[in-house]
Amino acid sequence: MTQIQPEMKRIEELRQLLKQASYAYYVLDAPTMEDTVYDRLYRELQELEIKYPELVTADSPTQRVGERPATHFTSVRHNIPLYSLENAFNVEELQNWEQRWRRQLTPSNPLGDVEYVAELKIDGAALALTYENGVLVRGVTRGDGVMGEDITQNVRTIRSIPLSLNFDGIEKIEVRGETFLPLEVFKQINQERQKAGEQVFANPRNAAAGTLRQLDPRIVARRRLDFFAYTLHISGMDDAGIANTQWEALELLQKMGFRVNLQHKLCHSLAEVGEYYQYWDTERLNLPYMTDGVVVKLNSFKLQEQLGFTQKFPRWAVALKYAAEEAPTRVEKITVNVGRTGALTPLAEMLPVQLAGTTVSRATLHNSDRIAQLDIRIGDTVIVRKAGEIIPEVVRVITELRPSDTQPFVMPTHCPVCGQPVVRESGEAVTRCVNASCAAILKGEIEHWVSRDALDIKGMGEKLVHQLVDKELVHSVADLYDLTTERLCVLERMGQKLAEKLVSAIALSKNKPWSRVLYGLGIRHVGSVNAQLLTEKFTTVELLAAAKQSDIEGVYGIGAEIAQSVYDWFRTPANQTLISRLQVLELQLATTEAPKAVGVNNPNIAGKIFVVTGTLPTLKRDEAKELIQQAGGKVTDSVSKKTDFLVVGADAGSKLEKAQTLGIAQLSEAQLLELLGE
Ligand code: 0OW
Repeated sequence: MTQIQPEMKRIEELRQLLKQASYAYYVLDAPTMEDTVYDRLYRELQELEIKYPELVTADSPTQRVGERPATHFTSVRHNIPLYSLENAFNVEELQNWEQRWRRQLTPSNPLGDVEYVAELKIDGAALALTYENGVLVRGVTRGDGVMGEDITQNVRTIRSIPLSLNFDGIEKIEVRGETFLPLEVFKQINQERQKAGEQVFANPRNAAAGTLRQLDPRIVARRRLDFFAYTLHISGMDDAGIANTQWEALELLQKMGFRVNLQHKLCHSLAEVGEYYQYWDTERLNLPYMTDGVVVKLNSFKLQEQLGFTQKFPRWAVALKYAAEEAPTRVEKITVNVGRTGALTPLAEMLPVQLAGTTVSRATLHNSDRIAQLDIRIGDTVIVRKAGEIIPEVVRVITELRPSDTQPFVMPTHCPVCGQPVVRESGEAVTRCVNASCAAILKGEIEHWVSRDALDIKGMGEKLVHQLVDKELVHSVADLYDLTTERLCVLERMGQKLAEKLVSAIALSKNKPWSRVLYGLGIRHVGSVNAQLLTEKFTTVELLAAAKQSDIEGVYGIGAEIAQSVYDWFRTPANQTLISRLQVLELQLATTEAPKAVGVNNPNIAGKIFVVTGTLPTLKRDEAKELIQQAGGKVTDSVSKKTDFLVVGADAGSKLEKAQTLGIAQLSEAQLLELLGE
């Protein structure tokens, strides 16, 4: 009996507890453990593994997020090609598909009824996972279907992918499925990228594929990818008995601990498949993730084997697509926007067209590379596509309809706002205005500074900011703090009372914490999350300004690109001047308050999930959110089974109905304050 037997037992116990809790939360979407309890057990396991490193195992919950960014990905050959799917665009084409495989299968004695499995076609990125003796050993992208990239350390960060299987006796198994980004996460990522002046992802599929190919697993971990398994290949044992149909395979995958999309349906005829297809044509818009059709498979593996594959597709499966939300329209103008970071973004101004239930008249053209790729010109007729609530994108130009006198569009050489020359760094797709006093950049900087997640200066809308800059009342964010009511009153629609309100709102913002000030500075790649991470380590602006790039990069979750951007920003004279002025103005440039007691002493709130809906009698929604978060609670935007309380104000809408349906406890503002012990 070794002397560390008790610790080994405790480590094993913790791993099981954490694995079960993680499975319930991420795979079953039905949490069984409070976050605060999970965090405490996780920390206990981490401490034990630090004490006994020889006891660390690859499938320990602490081994999900690697610290070392990869330098590249190695190419790997799929032992079974990762086929794509033949498309059918309506039920008639689906019937043709059925005729083809029936003819091929038994020309002589026609086959009777067969079973199909209908599955939602998840719009993400396909992945192949290999488990040896039940432990995850490799994760590979689809690539071209034959060769993929080994992205194992990124795959390990996807919480709904088990690091080991709840299943013994299988020497080697390959599980395939779709990695995807839930729509909510996709929107958040794009908001953060937009605020950080980075290119936004055009759709969740690109976002998922792009995230999987991030070199730094810590960035992947923060993007909260999800995964649905849909097929398995067992080798190293005779798998005849274990799963004979697609339906059994999906059930087995669930038993093994994988997340399987629960909307799949066993159909006994194509007519039933057709009903499923019709149902999801509208219902899919309510799903929290993007789909692009339905996958129809013959259920029997025996039949699948008899039919086999063409060069590209399985003969026994087909992707039944919905009419894409695409339409032709004409490009009337191509305008160029200058964003907060100076990035020039070309926009196609088009004849308005109805798409996915909305009127579309503009679509971003991203950058000059994209314009060249499309060869889009003023006067062109283009196909615009809008899937779900994703931003519209120009798919292609219908060159046959091109008028004779068009010219290729060329990005301007000078900023359309300030007239200064623009630059395009080699290797970068983005063209940028670099004139720090460009009105467009200044407007963007001030709008960012006053925004809700930064200094949160109420009443400072876009129009007012544009007036302040156009009338030259403000040349930097610091000038906001020198504004007086008299000077504000020269602005349109600005009365004495409103001016006074604004001046006090600006003054009040001096109490916002250092992390918000850092975020408000608008340093490229420093969103609100990174600002929080940086100010937890560099508790004063002096420490951050003096930090070496490697120190900044040493902060958990901060990669080389972000560190470079921060390091360079503090070495730009204009920024150093700004910091000095903010110090004189007594903005919070250091972490003053002691770390908030995160409400661990408030059992009513700690670890609970709240949603606030409607108008509360005295509290603003953000104030209620702040109070709940300070007491250790979490606030989310949408009601789900995980919600513990719904705080209900006047004119509460669909969230109240959903909470009533799910039987979620409701609180008035008074009851919330009572719970908070206010
Ligand atoms: N995206 C999906 C999905 C699915 C495979 C099996 C053999 C050929 C297709 O939801 N539910 N089922 C399959 O079955 N494939 C899917 O996606 C494919 C994989 C490769 C390209 C598509 O993403």
